[in-house]
Amino acid sequence: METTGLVSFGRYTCSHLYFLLLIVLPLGQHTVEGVWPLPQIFTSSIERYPLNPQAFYFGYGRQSAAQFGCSVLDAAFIRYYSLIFPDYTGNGVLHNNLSVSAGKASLNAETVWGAVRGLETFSQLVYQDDFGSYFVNQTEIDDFPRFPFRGILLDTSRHFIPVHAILKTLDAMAYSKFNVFHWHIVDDPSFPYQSQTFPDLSRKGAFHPMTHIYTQSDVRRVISHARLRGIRVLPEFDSPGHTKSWGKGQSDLLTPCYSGSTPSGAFGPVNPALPSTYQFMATLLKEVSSVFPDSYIHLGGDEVNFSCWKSNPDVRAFMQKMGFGVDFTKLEAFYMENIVNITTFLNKTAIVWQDVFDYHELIPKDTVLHIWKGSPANYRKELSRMTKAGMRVLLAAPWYINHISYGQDWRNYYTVQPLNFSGTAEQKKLVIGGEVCMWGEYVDATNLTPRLWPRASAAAERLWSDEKQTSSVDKAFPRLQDFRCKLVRRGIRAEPLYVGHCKHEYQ
Ligand code: CP6
Repeated sequence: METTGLVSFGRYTCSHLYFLLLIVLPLGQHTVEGVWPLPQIFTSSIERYPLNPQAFYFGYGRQSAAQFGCSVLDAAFIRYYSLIFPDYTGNGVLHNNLSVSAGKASLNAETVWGAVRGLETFSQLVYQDDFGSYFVNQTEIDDFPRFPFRGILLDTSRHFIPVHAILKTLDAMAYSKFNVFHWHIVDDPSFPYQSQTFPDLSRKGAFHPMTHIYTQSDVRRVISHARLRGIRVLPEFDSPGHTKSWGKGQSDLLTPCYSGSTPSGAFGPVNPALPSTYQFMATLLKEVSSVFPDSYIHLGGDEVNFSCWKSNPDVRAFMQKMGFGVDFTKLEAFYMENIVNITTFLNKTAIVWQDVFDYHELIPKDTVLHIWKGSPANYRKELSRMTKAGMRVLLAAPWYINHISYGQDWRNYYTVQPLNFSGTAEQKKLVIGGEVCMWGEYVDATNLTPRLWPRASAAAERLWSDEKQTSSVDKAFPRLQDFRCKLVRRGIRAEPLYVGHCKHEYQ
């Protein structure tokens, strides 16, 4: 008995994301437990069905709103054919002859993005026996994510991460159903983003003006690669702190620090006292908002050191004029409010680090607050406080994946309970998701992949799956080991969790 895949669609909308995967096919021991992150609703049996790579194809259902020519799915069919049949060297997906006694798998999704997730699930259900034949067990899945925002932050300022490594990370993100790439593209050490309007920023602020930059075409490649995998690209231009590299290519942007009555030669955060600062930021953010199509822009706003502002007589005079007295948090608030208003004007929604909430009553209600600080007790308090104020929040604090330690630290990422804070049901709905952060001080393309995977996948399951069904970290362990072997089989250098082996070791 041969088996073909048929993908059909009901309505095709872009409002939300879920899929139904029905595999009514005839075949072992490989079930839904082998899918990571665990689907929400499923039944599977030990009955297995063989898949013949030469006869297998993906097609659009008759009733489907999406048809051949849908760029996202046409490309996904080709990728997933190769992922499902890793040993097969022909191009079966292109030869479209109907097999005689074909079985069918069907996948229904409300959006193309849901269909992409469903294809990922299907690909993880297919396995090979000891002779290399492909099988899938009879399975029925109804799936949707627990949280709509499942992100990974990459810091490309502390070290330059070449485009090929970013693309590979996007591939691996799709395997764990992450859907947001938070690109912390610039920071103190370097400014690798090649701006159209301010080319000096990368010419003078990147580690190298030609080799260590992201050109406009690099950025387009990243966005397009991400889009085809159902991943949004969220750019972060963090200010007024974390901007040392910006000062090299843009004079008068940063605050000159003083020692006594003379400038010390050092520079501090962006200078909030000059009108030219806001003109510059408006122009830069206008460019950013057209280069990055996502409706969100991350504006940073974290860790602003006041000592340089305090030392500068012009800043102090501005404080007096504005009636801020000596309260520098008011100055920071003034700056962030202006920057957030710029993004509102550009029709974008702002995301800011949690620091901004502490002092800013006047930021728009649709701004998303990004919690990065503190112990569980601490971030739970913040979750309560911020959602009580009606703000949407995003949780990163428990998932600082750049921190490493001996042993199975993925268990800590797995056992996070994002909604375990005191608050009403309404408040809990304001938690839009979470983010794994890979800060770049000790990370470049040599060690990025094994540091991220499969540890980030632990957070991925927390953000996708039902909490009750995934409450046992010990039950997750063999599943995550199995998933890690799947990543290795797909060419991702994911590190081992513990003693053991994969059927197909890294080549
Ligand atoms: N860079 C930027 C960082 C951090 C932040 N912002 C950071 C600070 C402390 C820790 C981890 C990361 N490296 N721009 C804070 C959001 Cl522990």
